[in-house]
Amino acid sequence: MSIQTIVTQPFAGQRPGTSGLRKKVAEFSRPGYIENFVQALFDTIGDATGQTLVVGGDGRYLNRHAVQVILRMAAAHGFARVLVGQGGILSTPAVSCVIRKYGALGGIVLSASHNPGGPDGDFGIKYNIANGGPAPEKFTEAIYANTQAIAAYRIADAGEIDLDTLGAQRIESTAIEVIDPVADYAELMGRLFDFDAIRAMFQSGFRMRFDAMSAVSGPYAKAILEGALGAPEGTVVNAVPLEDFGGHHPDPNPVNAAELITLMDSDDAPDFGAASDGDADRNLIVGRNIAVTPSDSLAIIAANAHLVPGYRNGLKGIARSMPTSCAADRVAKALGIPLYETPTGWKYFGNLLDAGVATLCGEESYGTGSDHIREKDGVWAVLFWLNILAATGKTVGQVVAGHWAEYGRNFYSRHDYEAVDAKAAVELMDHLRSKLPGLRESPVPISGHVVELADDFEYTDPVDGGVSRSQGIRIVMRDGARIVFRLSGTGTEGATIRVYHELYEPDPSRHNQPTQEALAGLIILAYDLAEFQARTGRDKPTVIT
Ligand code: VG1
Ligand code: CO
Repeated sequence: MSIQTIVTQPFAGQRPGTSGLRKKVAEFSRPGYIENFVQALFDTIGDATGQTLVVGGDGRYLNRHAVQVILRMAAAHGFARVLVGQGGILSTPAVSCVIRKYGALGGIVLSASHNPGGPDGDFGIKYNIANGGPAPEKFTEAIYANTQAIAAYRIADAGEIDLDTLGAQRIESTAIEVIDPVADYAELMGRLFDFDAIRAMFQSGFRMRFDAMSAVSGPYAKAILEGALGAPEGTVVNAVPLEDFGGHHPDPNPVNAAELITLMDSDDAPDFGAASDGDADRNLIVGRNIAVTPSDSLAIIAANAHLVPGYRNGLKGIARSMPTSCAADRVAKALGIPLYETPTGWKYFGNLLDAGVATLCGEESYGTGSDHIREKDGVWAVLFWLNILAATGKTVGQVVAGHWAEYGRNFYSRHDYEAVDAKAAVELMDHLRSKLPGLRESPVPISGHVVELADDFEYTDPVDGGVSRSQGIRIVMRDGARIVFRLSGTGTEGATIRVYHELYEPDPSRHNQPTQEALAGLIILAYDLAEFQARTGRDKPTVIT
């Protein structure tokens, strides 16, 4: 065996977005495409002598192939040890957990997360650093710069590693250890939550359905819910990760998880429903006749954290992405702890968690997590809710209604315009930007609201002072209503424009209005302000969550 140096040429566009590099499988299949990106990543990491790397993915099409390539390249780069999930499988939160537990230098996650998979779908590569969290922007920009200057990559001339048998193998002088993808993660969950109370709840007849959407949360949910917690077999459905997710779109919102929503609205609904995405870092929480908005879920988790063993000593702070609703802000205020508002993407939470100033983090896009790892965590969020239900004896509906009664309700909805012409999308954002000064200076109420703030969100990291500009256009009203516009950084087709609407309603007698109805005025206002019809030819969003 030997290490080979293969001459290559840069590919355009290998720039990581909100969460890693995401492209169509066809693009990733071009000869040298994966190799170039991985070499650029290893060049950014630098010396790997004596270091450990973690590798695994969500099982989608190309997962196994990419793992084999990365193992041979990691050996060529001189890693002492690589921990790889059995079958090439590791969820994003499990990678984060394993990196931290074994003191690895970092980990590579093979996933395009909530994007569809299969030969015609998307693939992705993300890198997480030694704290277990997504590489920060400075790091991913350095990878990108390397991809544009690359001339060769290095790879061991070795055969395939057996990914299905647990234990140690070797490429050159690098130890390749195939590990159980679930064990370390499950052990961590057992330390955070009151498993006895949740087990007792299942024993007394509590019923739930967890829809793994044929993605990677399946093995984790099965081992923890049906295994450790004794939920009846069949509680977890679509539990086997498939290369094309069985045609499911593993983005756990009420639109894609329609089957789960229908069940939860039916006469035979179980007590609790949940779903997770491709790489198991997102969560959808559903009760009988109610899907919990992710922004509300963050607030409710924060307000009830004292009921959960791992959080009994209190929260240091809460962080949420800017477009996420301000429901958690009210809880932070009541608890007397700080609230941090960051740009979209989990990488911005890492510094706050490392510095010990925030304990819980959340995004409106079905992502919730804490300082137990450095990623959002789907199964963790589901266990948190189970723990709350077990500790209070309440239903999901009662927990949510009680929360609104105490704090008021932040009506919230996101409208996505997918696969819009890229140029038109940029122009739409420029147009909005040009309107900001006028909006700021206008004392006249628009649609019944008076503008308090209109800007292009800029974030200064309180820990390292790094500045991130142009993170979303926001229009904040004096009464707490908000409209936010931003372009997606994870899409792979044209541009996706996201519009986020929020309205605060303190009056409990109005808490049961349908969301789209409550937000109707703001929705029309946002649509008109952005000139959607004229600029994109769209008269309605493609997805409403
Ligand atoms: C989206 C979400 C963002 C999330 C990101 C990655 O990004 O809005 O909140 O962190 O996906 O999630 P964007 O740039 O498309 O809006 V995942 O589970 O796909 O890694
Ligand atoms: Co994900």
